Amino acid sequence: MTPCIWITGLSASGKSTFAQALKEKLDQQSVGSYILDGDELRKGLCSDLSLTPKDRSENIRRMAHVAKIISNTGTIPICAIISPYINDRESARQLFEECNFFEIYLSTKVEVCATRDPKGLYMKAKQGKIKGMTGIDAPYEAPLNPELIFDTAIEDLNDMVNTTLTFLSRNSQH
Ligand code: GGZ
Repeated sequence: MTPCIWITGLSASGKSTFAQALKEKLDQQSVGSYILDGDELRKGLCSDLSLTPKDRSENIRRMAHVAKIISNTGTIPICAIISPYINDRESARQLFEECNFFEIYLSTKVEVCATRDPKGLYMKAKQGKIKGMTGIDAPYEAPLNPELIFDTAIEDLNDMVNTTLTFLSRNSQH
C-alpha cells in the first residue's frame, strides 16, 4: 500500500512550502506524489465548509478520503492541512494500514507564524476582526505521537525533506 504523508501545524507554520519541497524531491526520484492543500480544497470540494469545529472535522474527513483514493492508485498523497484536532487526525490514520500513515507535525510556534503572517490573518485576529483563528482563539491540539516533528523556524528545509524521505524508506510498506 502506498503511504500517506500528513502534514499538520498552524497556519503559516510552513506546511505548503514543505509539501512542495517534498514533492520536488520525490519527482526527482521518479516517485509519484500529489499535494492536497487544505486551503486549495476549500476553494472547491470543501467550499461549503466554514471553520467551525464541525466543519473542520468534515474538511479533514474529506481530505483523508481523497488521500486514500490517491494512495490506491500508487501515488503518494501529501496532505498539508491544519487539522487541529487529534481525533480527526486519528480517524484519517485509521483509513491507512499500520505503518503507512506518516503524521508530520510542524511545531513552529504561534509567535513565529504570526510574524510571517502571509495573509494578515494573525493581525486580523489580534485586532478582533476575525474570530476562531487557530492558535489564537481556536485550539490546536499538538500530536502526541507523530512520526516526525520539525520546527521550521530552526530547521533547514532540505534537511527536513531528506530526513522525511529516509524515514519513509525505512518505515513504509511501500
Ligand atoms: C485558521 C484560517 C482561518 C482561521 C482563514 N483559522 O494557512 P492558510 O490560511 O493558507 O490556510 C488556512 C485555511 C484553513 O486551513 P485548513 O483547511 O487547513 O484548516 S482546517 O484543517 O482547520 O480545516 C488559513 C485560512 O484558511 N484561515 N481563517 N480562523 N486558518
